[in-house]
Amino acid sequence: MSASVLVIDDSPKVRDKVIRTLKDVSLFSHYREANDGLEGFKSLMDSPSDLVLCDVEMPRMDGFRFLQMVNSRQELQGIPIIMLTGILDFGSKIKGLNLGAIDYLTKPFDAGELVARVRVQLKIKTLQDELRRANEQLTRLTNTDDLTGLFNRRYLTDSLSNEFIRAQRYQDNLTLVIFDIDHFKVINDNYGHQNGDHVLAAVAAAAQQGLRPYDVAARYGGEEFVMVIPGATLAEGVAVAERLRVAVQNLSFPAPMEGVKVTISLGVANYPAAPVSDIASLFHLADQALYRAKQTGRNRVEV
Ligand code: GH3
Ligand code: MG
Ligand code: MG
Ligand code: MG
Ligand code: MG
Repeated sequence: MSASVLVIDDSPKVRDKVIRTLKDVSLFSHYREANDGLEGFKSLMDSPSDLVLCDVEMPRMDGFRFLQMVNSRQELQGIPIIMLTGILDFGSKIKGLNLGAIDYLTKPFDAGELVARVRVQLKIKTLQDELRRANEQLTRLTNTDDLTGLFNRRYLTDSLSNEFIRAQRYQDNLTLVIFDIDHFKVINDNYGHQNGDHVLAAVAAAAQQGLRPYDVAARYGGEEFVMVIPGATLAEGVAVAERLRVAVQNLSFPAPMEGVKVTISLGVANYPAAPVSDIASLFHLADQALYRAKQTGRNRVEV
């Protein structure tokens, strides 16, 4: 098992016995020791463990205070903590459980019981970690466009309404750029759908290139994309759009598309330059600007 275990107890003898017992049955691959709650907390903040065994009575910081400290840190949630309590200390057991300990062991503990309880908690921890990873992956898949790796329309819709509410509340700028590949049908017709897909991916990568962490680039439809740029003025949004226009025009492609020039047309709209009251209206303005860019010759930015 590749688990890491943290043992917190002011008695080196107890720590030693815990570690030796668990080592005998290979229940962990790494272990750390701490002499009191504070040392244990710092150790956990340094790098998380898969399981903590923690004494109650310790100098400087006791086990209860340690549990409270762990509770206050979001990043430490989900680490199982087993308390080590004295034999007649029912009050401590209940208090520890109420403060978030997952289980307790009575000292002097039985080696078999220690192993059994640790094994159960590590098993649960492993399953929970797998579940969390699967959930994160599902969220990523749900929000991502397969072909380009950009956000998809579903994610865009959610983030746009949130960004618009935020811009309204804080009197902040919000700029939308909608763009569409010029004569994309011709690319498909001449070079095939698969090469068309490569063009889509290359254009998407160019759009992603120039963005900051809070900006969103999404594939809105077939060959139509949207960039959401929070905090950008209209002029700044136009500059982003213009840079992207040039970047796409300068893309080069492998055979059989060597020498082929791909261009895009872009429409930009900004709040509050356009004093709209909902995101649909801002979107409509950007779309109209895109339409004008198409009408007036393509490979252009319009506002
Ligand atoms: P315009 O300059 O007016 O935008 O012309 P256009 O040819 O780009 O526009 P039109 O709407 O006529 O054609 C868009 C084409 O995009 C048609 C459609 O088959 C193609 N397309 C949509 N989604 C995909 C895709 O995922 N992959 C590929 N290869 N082509 C796609
Ligand atoms: Mg103690
Ligand atoms: Mg079209
Ligand atoms: Mg097009
Ligand atoms: Mg289109």
